[in-house]
Amino acid sequence: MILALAGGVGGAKLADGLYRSLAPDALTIVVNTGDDFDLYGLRISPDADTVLYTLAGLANPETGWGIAGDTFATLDMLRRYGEDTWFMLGDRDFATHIQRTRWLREGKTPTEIASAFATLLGVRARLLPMCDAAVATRVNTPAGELAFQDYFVRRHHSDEVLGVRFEGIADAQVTQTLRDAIDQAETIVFCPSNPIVSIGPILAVAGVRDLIRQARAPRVAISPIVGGQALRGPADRMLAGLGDEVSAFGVARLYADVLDGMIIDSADASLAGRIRDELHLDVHVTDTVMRTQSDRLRLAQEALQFAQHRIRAGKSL
Ligand code: FO1
Repeated sequence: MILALAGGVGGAKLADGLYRSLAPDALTIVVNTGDDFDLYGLRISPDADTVLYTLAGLANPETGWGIAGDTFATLDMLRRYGEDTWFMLGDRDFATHIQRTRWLREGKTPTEIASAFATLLGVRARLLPMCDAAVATRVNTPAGELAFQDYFVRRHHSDEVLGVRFEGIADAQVTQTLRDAIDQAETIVFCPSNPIVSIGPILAVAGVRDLIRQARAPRVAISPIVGGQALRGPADRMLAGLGDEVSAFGVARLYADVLDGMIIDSADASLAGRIRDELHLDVHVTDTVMRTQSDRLRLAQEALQFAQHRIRAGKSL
């Protein structure tokens, strides 16, 4: 079984490439839930839904999030009721949030709910939220501490980032399902997601970082920073704000204790030597920008081959 860690649109794209490269039930994806929040009385889980919709073939190809061809009549009506409608929830997307909220009220766990959604939408990969506790990413900015979606969507991630914390993380424990998935993984892939607010919360759940550090499986990551810039979103400015190097090297350093190999873009080939020498990681240099479906497939296959190479090079399962 291949285990992928993902959050955001870049993460979902690589997860999709892995899903289409493997037997359908050979993939487990651990998703960040630090972006989750409540809106209009409903529980929204953007990263889980982005992966779910992408693998189900439902995702909006222009945005990467939301559902293709969705309409916004519900949001229009909420606006007439005087609600602030800064978060673009489509009508069909609303159904997911209504169903999730109802299931949570009935006592289902986020792990059970993710599994139910996957089954109902015909997704045969296993989707696992990073934990069952509610964790909320908070971003410290010169304007004060902001809830994640306030920072990201409402304020267009334009504030300088002074710090990030994961509210509720102290009560979050690795689930038995995730523990087993890490234990049984043949390969662990860190998708090209934001290392601070997408992969960071997953690794911050008590137990997860240690389990991955001790995993027998080869572990590889793909840098979301190319040529010193994030392909999308604020990862570059976040790294800078937190004092990390804004480069594939900076990302590799954040993961160095839980990784065997790093995949970096051809534009960053000059960083390979430093990653090998200073962080003692294997490096694979390739084109990492996923514009098309075939880019996703090729990058996913290269990531798997790179990890296999680790096994042949001595890290045995
Ligand atoms: N991102 C935006 O930039 N603007 C939106 O209005 C927006 C709505 C939205 C609705 C449902 C959903 O599942 C995701 C949505 N996203 C939106 C994306 C999402 O909030 C962020 O990309 C992630 O949280 C960061 O990984």
